[in-house]
Amino acid sequence: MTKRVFSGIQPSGTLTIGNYLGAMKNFVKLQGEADCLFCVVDLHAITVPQDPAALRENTINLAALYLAAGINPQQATLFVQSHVPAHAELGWILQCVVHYGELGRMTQFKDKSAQRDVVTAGLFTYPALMAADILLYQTDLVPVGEDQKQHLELTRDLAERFNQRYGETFVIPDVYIPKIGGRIMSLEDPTKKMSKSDASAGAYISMLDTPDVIRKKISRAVTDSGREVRFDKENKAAVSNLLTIYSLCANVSIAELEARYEGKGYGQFKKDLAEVVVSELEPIQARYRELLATGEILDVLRDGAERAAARAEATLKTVKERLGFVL
Ligand code: ATP
Ligand code: LTN
Repeated sequence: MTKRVFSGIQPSGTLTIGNYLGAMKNFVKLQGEADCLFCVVDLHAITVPQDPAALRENTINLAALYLAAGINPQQATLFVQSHVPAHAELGWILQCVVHYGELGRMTQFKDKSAQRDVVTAGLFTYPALMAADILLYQTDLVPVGEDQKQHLELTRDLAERFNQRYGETFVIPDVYIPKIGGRIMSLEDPTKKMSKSDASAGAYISMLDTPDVIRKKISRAVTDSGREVRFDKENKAAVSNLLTIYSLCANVSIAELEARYEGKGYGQFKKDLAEVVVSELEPIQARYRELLATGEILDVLRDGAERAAARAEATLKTVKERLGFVL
């Protein structure tokens, strides 16, 4: 049977190649072999303050980036989370299933709440909404980066708890984390994940960075002591990260790259890496600009929301019946 795939990305800024290599690039691969739904999760984005004009723009831009990266709206369903009210409804219901203690153990919450003075209740209950996104579509497989593994485990626990308490309702989803690329690291500090919300722009490559900016950021990226281009996450974290990026963008194995750069040092390696990243991103950027100019994105999103809503409503109705709501 065709597997069902769901994933979401927050419209909270321009995606980095971490988001692309860890998540979006795999979405494109999966759409040919599975029944896929991809979402712009704006309800999740507002768990931290967002400027309304920026949120509106980021939502459209992220949808354009999905399409530019190769998501085909005839094949996959692409939509905005807030266009399908069932997400918020099931999100509330799952807030009444998840335990306070479980939410408090989430490392993403601990990290994000430590960085701010004011922490909303939504940032705390965020994983219940994410579980709703996934469970509404009876999802089999959720492609995400490594940082989302804990949220996926919680999603499975909530689905099992609900099924046990109220009868079989939800499919238990599996997480899909790529073997390489699941955690792309910062170019300035290879112990930190590359993040689009990093205060320093040199830490990440944005999917919309110009070729010159990409070259500059890669030439300035930290490397390790020594001069060997070798994959060794423990002792050569920075170079291993650059090798991972190279391998995924050029579609060449890490072993082959190690052989190619034997005795060549970091200089040539970084120069070539920059060109490989530029060639990967340039066609996406060109399509992105074209898509934004045509203004067809809103139509795609409206159609996607209609298709998603029909499926989400069916699950939500069963959930309400099981809970004892009068329908
Ligand atoms: P932020 O970095 O601003 O906190 P985020 O990038 O983690 O946000 P999303 O935009 O929702 O949050 O992430 C989209 C997808 O990209 C998720 O599947 C996430 O796991 C993945 N992802 C994020 N950062 C990386 C990374 N450095 N390496 C690989 N995958 C990543
Ligand atoms: N929590 C994720 C974004 C996200 C998601 C989802 C991913 C929200 N809902 C459903 C997969 C499936 C993040 O912060 N990267």
